[in-house]
Amino acid sequence: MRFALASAALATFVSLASAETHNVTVGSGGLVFNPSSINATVGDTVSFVFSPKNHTVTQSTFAAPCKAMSNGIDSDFQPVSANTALVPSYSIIVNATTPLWFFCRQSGYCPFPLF
Ligand SMILES: [Cu+2]
Repeated sequence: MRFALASAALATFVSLASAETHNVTVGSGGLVFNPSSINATVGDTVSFVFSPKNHTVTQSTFAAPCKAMSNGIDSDFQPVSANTALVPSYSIIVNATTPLWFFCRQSGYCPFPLF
């Protein structure tokens, strides 16, 4: 399961735009991020909400989408039991205009698992 985040710099003439929060579910209804990609603006928050089982949000690269990027963002594993009302989330604030790539480290999810 993979996720891509593209962001754009604020247009200089848009001075009153407020930061937005984008919710992304992790592992809900399958081994997927939903949505699987978003467009965000610098200053926006992306909140990853973990569904039951045991997923991660781990930054990778376009070149190696299923391999953790060194010094990249990593939520670590978020175990969630099936019937819980306690749903963990992991948020990042967009601070760059370059695309960011994420995957889940649970083995078998990426087409080419790398360890
Ligand atoms: Cu996962």
